[in-house]
Amino acid sequence: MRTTSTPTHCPYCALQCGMALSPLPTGGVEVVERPDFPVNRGALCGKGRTAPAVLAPGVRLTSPLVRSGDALVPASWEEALDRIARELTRVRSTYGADALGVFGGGGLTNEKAYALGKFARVVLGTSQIDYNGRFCMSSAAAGGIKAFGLDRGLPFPMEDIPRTGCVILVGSNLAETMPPSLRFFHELRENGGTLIVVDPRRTRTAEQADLHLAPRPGTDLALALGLLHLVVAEGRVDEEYVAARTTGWEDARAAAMAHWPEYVERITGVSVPELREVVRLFCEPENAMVLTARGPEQQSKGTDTVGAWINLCLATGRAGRPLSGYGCLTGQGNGQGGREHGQKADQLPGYRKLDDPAARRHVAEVWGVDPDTLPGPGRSAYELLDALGTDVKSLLLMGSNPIVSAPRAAHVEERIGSLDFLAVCDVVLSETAALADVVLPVTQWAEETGTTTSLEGRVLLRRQALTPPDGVRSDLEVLHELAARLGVEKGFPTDPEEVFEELRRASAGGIADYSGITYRRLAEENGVFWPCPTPAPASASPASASPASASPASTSAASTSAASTSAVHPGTPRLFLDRFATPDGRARFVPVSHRPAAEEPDEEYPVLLTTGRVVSQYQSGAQTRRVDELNAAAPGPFVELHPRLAARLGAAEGDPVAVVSRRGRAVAPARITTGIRPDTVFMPFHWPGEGRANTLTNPALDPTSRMPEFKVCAVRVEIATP
Ligand SMILES: Nc1nc2c(c(=O)[nH]1)N[C@H]1C(S)=C(S)[C@@H](COP(=O)(O)OP(=O)(O)OC[C@H]3O[C@@H](n4cnc5c(=O)[nH]c(N)nc54)[C@H](O)[C@@H]3O)O[C@H]1N2
Ligand SMILES: Nc1nc2c(c(=O)[nH]1)N[C@H]1C(S)=C(S)[C@@H](COP(=O)(O)OP(=O)(O)OC[C@H]3O[C@@H](n4cnc5c(=O)[nH]c(N)nc54)[C@H](O)[C@@H]3O)O[C@H]1N2
Ligand code: SF4
Ligand SMILES: [Mo]
Repeated sequence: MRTTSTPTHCPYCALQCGMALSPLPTGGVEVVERPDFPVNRGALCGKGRTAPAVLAPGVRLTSPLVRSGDALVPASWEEALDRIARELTRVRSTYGADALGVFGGGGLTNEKAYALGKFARVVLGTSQIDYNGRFCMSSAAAGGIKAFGLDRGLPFPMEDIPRTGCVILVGSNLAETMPPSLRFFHELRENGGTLIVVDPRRTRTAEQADLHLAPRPGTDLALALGLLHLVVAEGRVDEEYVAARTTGWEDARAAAMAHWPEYVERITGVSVPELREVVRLFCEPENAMVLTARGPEQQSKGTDTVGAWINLCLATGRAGRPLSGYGCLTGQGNGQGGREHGQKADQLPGYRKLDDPAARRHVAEVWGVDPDTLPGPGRSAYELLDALGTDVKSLLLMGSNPIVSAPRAAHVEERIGSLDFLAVCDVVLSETAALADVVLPVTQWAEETGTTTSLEGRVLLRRQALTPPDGVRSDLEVLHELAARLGVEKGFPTDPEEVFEELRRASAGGIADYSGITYRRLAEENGVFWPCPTPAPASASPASASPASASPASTSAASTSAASTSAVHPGTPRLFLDRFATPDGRARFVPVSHRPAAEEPDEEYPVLLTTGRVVSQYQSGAQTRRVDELNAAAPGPFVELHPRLAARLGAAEGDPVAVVSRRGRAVAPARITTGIRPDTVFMPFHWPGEGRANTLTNPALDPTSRMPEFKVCAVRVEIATP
């Protein structure tokens, strides 16, 4: 057993706080501060601090389970793996390869996400793979790619935030979702900068702001257009920048000019003087930033909404310049890397496109297969879940709990129930795992090594600090074993570094190029920002391998020719300073116009529901609902509503209220606060059962990103009668 502490990163959100794990005499580990990691400098939220609780036997799974009638019973690994291989083979031979579904997660390490995408395409031969990141950052990704030609959540490190002049934070409650990051915004204000928060609720984050705008949910697109209108009307366009660094301004300008401030006030509920004040605060300083999170993105127009905020940045010359820019606060632990290496329906590693012949050739060569055997793009996450039991007969699920987290969850639950076969790899018996035919218990963050890519685009090394308990295996071992049983003996190594070495080659030359990154560099440099290509090996030869080149353990040919110390690419903390990643190097304005939410209130459903998070629970709660301290802080669901709405219903604090949408009914205690708009109620989505917020949500999809509209639907609110 190790006696010294191991530096690593938190298993939860995309901030990927640095922490160290120190061995306990009892055999477990405790979290200790790790001040050397620059993002959190030792600070952690309660989730990170208590993460080792989920490592305990009794909390987590330690034996495979197989279904026997209504029950899941312990089984050997051989039996469980054989059963999965047998069922997948049967489904494939009966219905064809596209009847095999695969669903991944943005919490999986880069190595796992890469291996899962490869497994689907090479071993199963299915196009039907997607992942929960579709529910998370896909609109921001689509907006970023349209405008900049590249999607990396933040194009700059977080340390730039305190040095800009103004930040507009749109639909992010980072005081609860990334608490240690609040420091950057406090420093911004101490330095004289302004913080503007756009959120229908006066959140803990909004309370820190100089200005809080509380628009009606689902109207951020109109809001951004109104601001751009004023920028033009007040002569604040940076004409020189627009001419030198962008294309498409005239169309975007024309679209914005149709959005008069008074019209925008009517749509959003944000007054014209407030709009003018935002424009002043945003335009007066030399630099400014817009950061979006799930509020504006999880809408059926999320991509256009992100586009509108980017247009505002471009018109005012606030992108691709130091201390200025648009960024998205990515959410899951590997939300960034998880969207780059091929678990997405339309994607190959290195952020390559599955329908690009050159990309197929490159990756097929790395994989040692004929490019023509690679399937084409598949369905997006919700569409895949919706097709379960009809077109898609079996599902292999790794790293998500859709019974709680998918929109229109009762329907998704019914679809999952109609599958011929469900296999789930998880660390705990999640609500979805409980429905499986086979459950495989896998190792967790502290028990395995792997890389993640934080919201800054910084690739990080998580290190093994503990020996896993008997009975669990890693996700990589699972894929290796299943591949072998399905006739693919090679190409699925179980050593994460070996997988990473292959990922480097597969990503080389792609948008998210990791080829210049090695485990050794990650350990020495506290992370490396992509793109990090391998420099042309001018002075480097395989014989001159230096400490900065690939580790000796690596097996890949490309890695031995990796750069010598002198030729190492430093990584790219700041993007777009010289050019954007478009063919002509210019950013593209996208002309967008306001449109309503897919479901607007009416007589029958007169109130808006929006959903989100609380600080002490994580996502579907599969992990954090098993931690006593977190449950004590956030024991269950609630419905946040304004006193006026509560009075109309006759509801007092704590009374059970029913929220009813066209999809179903959820019941939870009332939490009455003046911090929410009277026309809106809010529910966190961390719980299953009666208070499940996703029973209500609308799966209307954004046409580009295929993101469901988690943040807006129409509901009726009533006193719950038993
Ligand atoms: N404690 C905790 N932290 C987490 C997570 C967690 O589950 N729990 N999950 C992680 C993940 S995966 C993610 S994606 C991030 C998410 O991080 P955030 O985006 O900060 O989280 P949310 O609570 O989903 O949404 C943010 C805010 O959007 C507001 N909002 C709702 N509707 C609208 C709207 O129409 N417009 C605007 N402008 N705002 C609106 C909500 O009131 C909410 O305060 O958090 C990460 N961190
Ligand atoms: N109403 C509403 N719904 C939402 C949202 C919202 O704002 N409102 N937000 C959406 C967003 S942004 C997201 S990201 C999704 C997230 O929702 P989910 O996709 O359900 O995410 P998690 O709850 O993190 O589920 C991860 C599962 O994988 C397991 N796990 C953790 N690590 C590993 C691992 O290394 N390997 C394997 N095999 N399993 C592992 C965990 O125990 C857990 O069961 O929810 C979405 N749903
Ligand atoms: S903010 Fe995110 S990364 Fe940091 S400790 Fe909390 S959950 Fe972990
Ligand atoms: Mo997310």
